[in-house]
Amino acid sequence: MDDSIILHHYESSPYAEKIRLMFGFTNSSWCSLISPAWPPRPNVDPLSGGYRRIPIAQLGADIFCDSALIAQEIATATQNPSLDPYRASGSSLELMKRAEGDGFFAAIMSVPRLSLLGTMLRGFGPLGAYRFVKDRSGLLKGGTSKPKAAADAKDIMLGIFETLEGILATQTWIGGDTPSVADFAVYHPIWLHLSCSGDLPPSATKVRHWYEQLGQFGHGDRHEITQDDAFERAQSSAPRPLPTSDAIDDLELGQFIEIQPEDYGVVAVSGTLVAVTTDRVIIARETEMFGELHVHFPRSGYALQAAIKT
Ligand SMILES: N[C@@H](CCC(=O)N[C@@H](CS)C(=O)NCC(=O)O)C(=O)O
Repeated sequence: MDDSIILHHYESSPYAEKIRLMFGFTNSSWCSLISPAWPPRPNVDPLSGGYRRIPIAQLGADIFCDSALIAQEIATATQNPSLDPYRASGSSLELMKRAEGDGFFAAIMSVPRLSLLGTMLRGFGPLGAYRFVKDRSGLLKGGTSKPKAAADAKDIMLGIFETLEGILATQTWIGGDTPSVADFAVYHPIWLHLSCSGDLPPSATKVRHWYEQLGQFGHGDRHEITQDDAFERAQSSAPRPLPTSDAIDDLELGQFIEIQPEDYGVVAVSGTLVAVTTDRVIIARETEMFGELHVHFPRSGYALQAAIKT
């Protein structure tokens, strides 16, 4: 059986594009399972326990939520430490945070409303566009993310383009001579902006060149699989061995907990806390369909609390 990593994603997802390009850069072979662009997602909800964002990756009975952890998995599997977001530092880390924080929403908010509507109608059709807008209007509920108004969003995008143009004046990639996770993390909000009919400032010539170079990495060796294939792999595998855990305030290993993103898409997943490291939290979920699954979340940006098993 093919045991390469499975990416649960949809084509127009920018965070998924970040991961697909990393597969291209590392010449990786991977399995693609297309999810609906909004929940419910029958191909992956039973595996993740309801984590509502995309992408999600799967290796047998291990499920990885959030592109930061997926990037770390790719960095380890391909021995490319520069793709590990938890090793990024200095100005690379700062720009990456700006792009994936304010930049992600600004990429959309800075595009004129009519152009956005046209993009959605072309992508999803009239009913799909209606469903998409309805779904996304609740995405920020209960979270800390507060998107900016259109005028501020334009300034945020211009600021990112300006900083990037400045960096690329003296080096080929954001971190220096070779691509790193920062390039892929800054690329995808720009990809989103351009996919929604936004544009690059004419003066951003180095940004344009850098953007084209990154796009040329492509998506690697992609194989489409079915939901049954993904489920069969979860059923026939045991979770991989756990890492050594750190101590964690107020919670103990073996305790039943809930974990949810803090910024947006605030939907809790519950399970037994089985490992906590500097970068990740792993919970075990006992399921009838697959047996035991381990679901991995980033430690940073996610809130944990004790829960009652029902
Ligand atoms: N921090 C998350 C953010 C992921 C994210 O925002 N994904 C978008 C799609 S690109 C999403 O899930 N939107 C809502 C949805 O698809 O349900 C990550 O790095 O994976």
